[in-house]
Amino acid sequence: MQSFISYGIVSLLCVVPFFTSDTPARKSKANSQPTAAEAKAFVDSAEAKLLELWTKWSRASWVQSTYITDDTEALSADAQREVTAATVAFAKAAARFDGLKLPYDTERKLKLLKLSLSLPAPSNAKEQTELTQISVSLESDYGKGKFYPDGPQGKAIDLTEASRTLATSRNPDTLLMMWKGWHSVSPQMRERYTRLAELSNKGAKELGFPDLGAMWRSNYDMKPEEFSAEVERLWQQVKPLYEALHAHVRAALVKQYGEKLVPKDGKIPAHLLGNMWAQSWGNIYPLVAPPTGDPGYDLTQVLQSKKVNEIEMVKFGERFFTSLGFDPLPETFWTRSMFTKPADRDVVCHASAWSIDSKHDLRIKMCIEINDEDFSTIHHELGHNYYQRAYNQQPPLYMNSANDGFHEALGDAVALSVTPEYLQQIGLINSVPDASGDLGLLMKLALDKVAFLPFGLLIDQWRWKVFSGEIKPEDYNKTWWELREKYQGVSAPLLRTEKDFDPGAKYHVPASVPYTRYFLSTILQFQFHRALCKEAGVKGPLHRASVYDNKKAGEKLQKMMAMGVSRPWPEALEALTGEKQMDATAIIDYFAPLKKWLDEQNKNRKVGY
Ligand code: X8Z
Ligand code: ZN
Repeated sequence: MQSFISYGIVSLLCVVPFFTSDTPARKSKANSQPTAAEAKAFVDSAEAKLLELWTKWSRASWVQSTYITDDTEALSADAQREVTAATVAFAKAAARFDGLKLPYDTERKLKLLKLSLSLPAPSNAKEQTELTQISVSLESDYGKGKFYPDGPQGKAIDLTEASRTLATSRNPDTLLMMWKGWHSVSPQMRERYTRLAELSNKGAKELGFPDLGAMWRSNYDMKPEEFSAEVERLWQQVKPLYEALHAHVRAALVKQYGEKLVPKDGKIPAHLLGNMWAQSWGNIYPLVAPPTGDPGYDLTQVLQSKKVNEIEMVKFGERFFTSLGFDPLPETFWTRSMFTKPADRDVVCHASAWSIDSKHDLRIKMCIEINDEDFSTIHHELGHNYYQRAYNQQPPLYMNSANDGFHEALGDAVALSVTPEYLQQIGLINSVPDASGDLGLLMKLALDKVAFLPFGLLIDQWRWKVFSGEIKPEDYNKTWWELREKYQGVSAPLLRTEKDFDPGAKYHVPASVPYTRYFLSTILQFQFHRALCKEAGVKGPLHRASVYDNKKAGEKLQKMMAMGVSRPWPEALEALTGEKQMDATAIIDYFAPLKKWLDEQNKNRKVGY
């Protein structure tokens, strides 16, 4: 979550001074036609005030996420309530300007204002309080989540530890225990989630949207139904690549675990893929590595054997950005961020990047582990921070990325430049593997990026249907698994019932963070990388191309990021890539040599699930 860049707006109290102050609004008669000047004054005043409320909310939320107690939860819920109440009130007040011919910026900001909450509440104060309390309590419960495989007196296992085991163990019983344990944390969220869906849907309807899913889909400078079609178009483009990878991984897992556990032509049990949600599979690389094409190094081992610590991991990330010409992170970043999991209290470990005051107070919150996955995640988070800083000169309602996929893609696009050549340049590895190592490199990255695609898609396929009412609460878990089978081709490793609430075991569901952004990001980051390499004049295949130390690439990024959300996203995309459409050919071309190899491997295998 790139928190607090786009949410909230002035409190109700602040509305009053606006209408009573000496602004153009006051000068026009109460019942007369509103004017464009009045609309602009309304927006200006709202923006000034909302900045104040967002900051208050982000401070409260920071403390809640890094020190979960009943008190910090209550403070955070209250701050969220204030932002929500004010935003809803403002969005409704703005309806008086409907149909009026307005200057571009005023009109765009009014639209963004209306879309600025991911969790809108009804205008009823009691319901607002209820919704924000539920929302904060769900996120806290996720952060506090633990399970006790040896009974309540035994050792507690949290998500960090369970994930570590899922990444490294090859014992199916151990893997199953971790999977089952973590999924025992979420059933207690089910009832509150049902109510959250109900209340936020009601909020979305009051703002004029058919339901919350339609509201989320309206945030892409096109009609919501056009956006759904766009997502489907992109999925169809990448599906053959995913299916080829899936078939090969399935065959490798049959070899490892036997056909009794992994059906040769069917779905892969979700606990065997090295990740709690089977969303990225890089951790099982050794099981599926091509017999030829060894890249000759393992970044996790390199980092651990060199005894790189958490801060140094972040410094590597910062140095990449400064090499592109960006300023170093502010001193307060280093003193205020949370880099490691505190031993003495509960926190929300899920990584996030924050711009507390929408200016210079940038932070990340992570429970960093010394491995290749977190090395990438650090670049991901710093991408958010550098984006936030680049648009901090924009007016508050424009302080956001072109669309939410852009925010997610920025740091990942930079991390695509973490090539063997780069690692050698910064002294992490001694020699660069020759081209014969490429297949291994591509496989490792595909396990993270290509494997992620259907997961990136399906979470909101589920939520959109929950919000539209097509999925009823009594079918929450059943439909969740139908989608996981359909898109990912993975299956539940244990019998599931409607007592379970497996969507709640994934952070973004209890935290109400829209998820299609990550699907878009996976497409966009390869487009960004292709364009940056072109700008930098780097020759050779894109998986070997790094824009490290290239100021021209940095300038291009800065230009796009500084636009914030002031223009429709195709213009921002064009500024960086010269292209106006999201286009999966970049990721497809990148992995083309791997796809060719996979197709050969899969010749006598069933592809599909
Ligand atoms: O949530 C994140 C980031 C923070 S915005 C760590 N990601 C998604 C996830 O973990 O599920 C990055 C990749 C997908
Ligand atoms: Zn992110």
